[in-house]
Amino acid sequence: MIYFITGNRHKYVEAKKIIDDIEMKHIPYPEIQADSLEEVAKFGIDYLKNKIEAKFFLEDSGLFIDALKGFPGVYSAYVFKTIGNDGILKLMEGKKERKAYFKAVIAYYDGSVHIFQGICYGEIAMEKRGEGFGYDPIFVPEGSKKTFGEMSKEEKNKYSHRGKALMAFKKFLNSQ
Ligand code: ITT
Repeated sequence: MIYFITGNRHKYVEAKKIIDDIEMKHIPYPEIQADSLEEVAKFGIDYLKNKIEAKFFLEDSGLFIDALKGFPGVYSAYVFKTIGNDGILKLMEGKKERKAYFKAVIAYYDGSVHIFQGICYGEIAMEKRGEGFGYDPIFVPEGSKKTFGEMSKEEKNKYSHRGKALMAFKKFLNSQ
């Protein structure tokens, strides 16, 4: 059994579909202001490693929009809470260049730290479509016409940053 330390149930439900032997645990940890998701994730591990007996992992993710020079990036959670999808669509108004990517960094601690990452390229839709969480309704992955919000969790996992990072993590666990 491995703990997934997160306060975001959607992330957990997606992860559980790929790695069954996990359990969600919400222990808040500081998400430092840093330039990269890797730094944020590693700081989280350092903060938590003496507080949790079992093996655990956490995941830091973000949406990076080319036309906005990588914004919201490491600030994705805060930006979603403040301006949300409507705010992002407003910033993108009139922009033809709509390329963006999602990135997920998983940091796993089993006595030492292991990092796994996944990237999903795509673009920002012209309007919100579907449900999901966070930026799901406005992100269309490459190779699909649907937004993440219009996909089932299984279909999203096939394309998504999180799905890819989780598959790399699963491969590592299976090789142990
Ligand atoms: P934790 O407790 O795991 O930190 P969180 O939601 O705060 O949960 P992050 O700090 O990694 O997660 O913030 C990333 C934000 O980026 C998240 O809140 C969403 O708004 C957005 N995001 C990340 N992955 C996403 C996905 O697959 N679909 C839609 N939005 C996503």
